[in-house]
Amino acid sequence: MDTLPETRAHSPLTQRYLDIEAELGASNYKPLDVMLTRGERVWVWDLDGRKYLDCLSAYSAVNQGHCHPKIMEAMIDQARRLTLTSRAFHHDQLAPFYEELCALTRSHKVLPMNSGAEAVESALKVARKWGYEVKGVPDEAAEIIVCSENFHGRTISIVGFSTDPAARHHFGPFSGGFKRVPYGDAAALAAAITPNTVAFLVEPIQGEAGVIIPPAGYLQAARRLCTEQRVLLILDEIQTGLGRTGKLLAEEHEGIESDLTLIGKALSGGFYPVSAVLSPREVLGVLKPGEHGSTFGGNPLACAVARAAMRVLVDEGMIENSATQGARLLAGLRGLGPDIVAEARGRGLMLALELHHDAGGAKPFVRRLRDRGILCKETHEHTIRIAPPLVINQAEVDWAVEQFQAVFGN
Ligand code: IF1
Repeated sequence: MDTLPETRAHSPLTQRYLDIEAELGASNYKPLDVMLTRGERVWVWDLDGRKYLDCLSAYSAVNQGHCHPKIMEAMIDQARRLTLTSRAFHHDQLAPFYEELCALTRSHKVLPMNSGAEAVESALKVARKWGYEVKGVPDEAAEIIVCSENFHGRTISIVGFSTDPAARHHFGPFSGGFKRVPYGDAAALAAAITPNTVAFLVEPIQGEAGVIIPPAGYLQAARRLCTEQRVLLILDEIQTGLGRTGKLLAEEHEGIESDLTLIGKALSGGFYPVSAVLSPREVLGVLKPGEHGSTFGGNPLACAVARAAMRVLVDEGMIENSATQGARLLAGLRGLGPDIVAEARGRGLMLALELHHDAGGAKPFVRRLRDRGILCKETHEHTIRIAPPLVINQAEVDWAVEQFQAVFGN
C-alpha cells in the first residue's frame, strides 16, 4: 500500500505554529497533521482553508456540533452577567441546572465538577465514604473493583488502576484499594466481590479500549450482583452519555439504573469543561460541608452553558438522530473492503473499524481519510474510532461512507 508521509507541505503560518508547539509545548500528544481554526455543526476548517467532516467530536465532547448557536448565545449572555462566584456564595444558575439535569437523567442529587477525571475521582471518594458510613466497611478497608483496559482519566489514582502501560509507567507509587477484573465477564465480577467491596466502576462501552461492547446482559448482571452484595454500581458515561450511543445514557440499552453516573464532555457541548456525578439521595448525601469541592465546579457560566447544551440535545432530536444515522453509518461501514477491515462495530454514533493486523496499522489510513476530508483518530494499533457530532444528517453520512469506500474499498 502507498503510505502517505506523516507530515505534509503547509502554509508558512501553519508551519510556524507547528514549530512553536513542538518547541514550547509538553510533548504528551502527537496530533494528526492538521491545524484547525473554525468549526460549524459537523464541519471544521484548517488554517489553509480545507474543510473536514469531524469524525472524532473532540472525543464526544461536541455531540451537539461545533459552535452550536444556542449554546454560544447562552455562554455569551451569561459571560456578560456573572461567570464565577465560587461555592462560598449561592448564584441563580445552580438551582435551574440541578433541576433540569435531575429531570433529564431521573437523578436525585448532583455533584458538579469540571473535568471527567474529577467526576471519577469524586465518585470514588463518595463511594468510599458511603462504604464506611452507610455499608459499615471497616476503616481503610474499602475495595473498589475496576475493569481491565479501562479508561477513566489521567489523575494518579485513576492511572494507578489502568492496565495501559503508557498511562501508568513511572507515575507511581499509586494508591491501593482497587481490584481489576476482565471487562464483560460477570462471573469474574461475582468472584471479586468481598464484604469490603464498596463499588464497581465500569464504562457501559469501553471507549479508549476501542469501542468494546460487552456481551448482552453484562450490565444487567453487574446491576444484579451489585444490588445483592450492596455494592455501588458506578457507570462512567463521560463518553457514552448524552446521546452518543443513541440513548440519553447507555445504561438504557440494558434497562438498568446505576447508583452513581458520571457525565462530562458533551454536558457543555464542547464549550467549557463541565462534569457531574449523579446519584440517588443516600449516596451523594454522605458529603458534608467542607469535605469536597472545587473552585470552578458548578459555576454560573458552566451551569448556563450546560443548561443550553442539554436543551438542544433534546429539543433538536439529537439522541434519536444518533440512533438513526448511527445505524445508517454502521451499515455503510460494514460494507467496506473485507481485505482491510476485519470488523465494523458500534452503537449509535460511537463506532469503530477494526483493521486486519496485517493491513499496516490504522495510522496511514487515518492520514488518507484526512486527505479526503474526514478527520478521525486511531486508538491502539489497528482500530479507528468514528464518532461524528450527533447532528450529522443523512447526506453527510452517505458522503462519509463514500470517502471510507474510497480509502478501504468495498
Ligand atoms: C485524553 C481516550 C476518549 C473518558 C471516560 C473519563 C474520561 C474520559 C470514559 C476523563 C476521557 C478522553 C481524554 C483524552 C482522550 C479521551 C479518550 F482516547 F482516551 F479514550 F474520549 F476516547 N472517562 N477521555 O473517555 O475525562 O478528564 O479528560 O475530561 O487525551 O486524555 P477528562
